[in-house]
Amino acid sequence: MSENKSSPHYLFSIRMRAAANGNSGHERQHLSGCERLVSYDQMTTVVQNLFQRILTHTRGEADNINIQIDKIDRTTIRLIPALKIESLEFASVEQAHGNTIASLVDFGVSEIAARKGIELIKNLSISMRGGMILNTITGERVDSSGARGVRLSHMDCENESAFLSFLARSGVGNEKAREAVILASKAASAKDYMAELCWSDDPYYVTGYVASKEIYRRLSPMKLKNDNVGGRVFFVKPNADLNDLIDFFEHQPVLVKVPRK
Ligand code: WAQ
Ligand code: MG
Repeated sequence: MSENKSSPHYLFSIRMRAAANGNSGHERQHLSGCERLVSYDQMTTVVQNLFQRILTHTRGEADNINIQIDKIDRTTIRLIPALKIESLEFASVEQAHGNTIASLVDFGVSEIAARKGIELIKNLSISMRGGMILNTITGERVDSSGARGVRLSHMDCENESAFLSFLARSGVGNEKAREAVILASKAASAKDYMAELCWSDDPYYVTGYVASKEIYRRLSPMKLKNDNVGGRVFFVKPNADLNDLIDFFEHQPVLVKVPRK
């Protein structure tokens, strides 16, 4: 990373993850993580901010913090559009989950698979660090990442102030939504993707979302307060090329572009 550090030809992928040692001593529990893709000039500030956030997150004290930084050639970056944001409020988790199923069916997921997605997240005893990949018709889990899950990274917005004003225009203004819209937009740009389902593992954050190739639909509440289990499910076409998809999720650098006002 020494030569041409501030060259406009490169961005830097920053990944930070915190974990706690499990009770048994060997299984680490995921606490929180974040990923950014920024210029050399922004790197120091972003690393400091992420580090501060990871130290103060609400899921427990970290025993292990992992920071990885990789130099990324700009010519490999794909520019992708942001999903369109909608927000819905419900009187109960049951009602929100009912709408989640209807939305997923609208987005091309079978009702069986939609119900399976909700059950899989609800039945987790501890949160995974990544997401599960499900066949959009049968609801079968098709990835083999087990309790770790598949984690998207190498993503950010193309223009910070344009992105923040896009979020504000869409009625959202917090860091979680910022990250989730970027993640969901990246996932939605994958070839064999059909839809996504997510709610946070932060015990105080009960808003979740479903996403399609075009829409990021926020639903609240997707869980009860003080529940510190959340998760993500990606629904993919039955004939999906999984190696390709996972490689895209994990390694393809993307920047998310927002529509002009
Ligand atoms: N790639 C794949 N899965 C991930 C990633 C990632 N980079 N980061 C988190 N996950 C999975 C993992 O299983 C977590 O336990 C779960 O998602 C929840 O992660 O519009 O904050 O970071 O108001 O808690 C959604 C609503 C917030 C935002 C989601 O997720 C809004 C959120 P969290
Ligand atoms: Mg997160």
